[in-house]
Amino acid sequence: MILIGRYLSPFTRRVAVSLLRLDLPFERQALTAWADLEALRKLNPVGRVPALILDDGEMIFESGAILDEIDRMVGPERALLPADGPERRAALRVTSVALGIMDKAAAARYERVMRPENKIHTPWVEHNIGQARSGLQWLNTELATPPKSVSQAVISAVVAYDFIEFAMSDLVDLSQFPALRDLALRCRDLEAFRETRPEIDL
Ligand SMILES: N[C@@H](CCC(=O)N[C@@H](CS)C(=O)NCC(=O)O)C(=O)O
Repeated sequence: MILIGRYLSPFTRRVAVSLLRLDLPFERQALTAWADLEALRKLNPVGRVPALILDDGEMIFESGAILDEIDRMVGPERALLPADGPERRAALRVTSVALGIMDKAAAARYERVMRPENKIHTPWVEHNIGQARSGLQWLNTELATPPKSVSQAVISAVVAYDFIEFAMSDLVDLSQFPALRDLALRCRDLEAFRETRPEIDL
């Protein structure tokens, strides 16, 4: 399989961490919508990452759809999201908040890096960061009891936290989320997280 995207993209990174945790081999092409839009549009009509090319050449895009497919590849015993019941709903809640944080942090980042400096609308950056902060607060409470396994909920929460730390720690005081920070620090020692640290190039 070939995973398309840079690890700076938290959506790509949560897929990469999941593939590594599940021992599913893959290669990677670090395309971006900025440098490689035409090539990316051939893989995903919207021209966004991540996309996954399966061994037979079939394409899947959107991180949620990719993760759903790779959980099916390994079967319910090894799947990173519980199959049903309250455990699945709880995991989906955590994963959805983590995705919301990624969306909001990405919106704030685009406002800062895509616009000429005199056109950056600071209240819009603050609005998005405020929503990301409130998601982090919720995750910090929800994950206060250290989870027993590295499920999709943990992967997505830690990847969301790491993205904020890597790309906008000047805007968010991460010491306000100690349980989440401890979880992220513990995960940092695991190979799947270590091998997918975001590329330095911001
Ligand atoms: N909901 C999508 C979000 C994907 C996304 O926003 N990817 C960003 C990178 S972090 C992207 O490709 N942005 C380029 C663009 O929107 O032009 C998913 O979960 O895969």
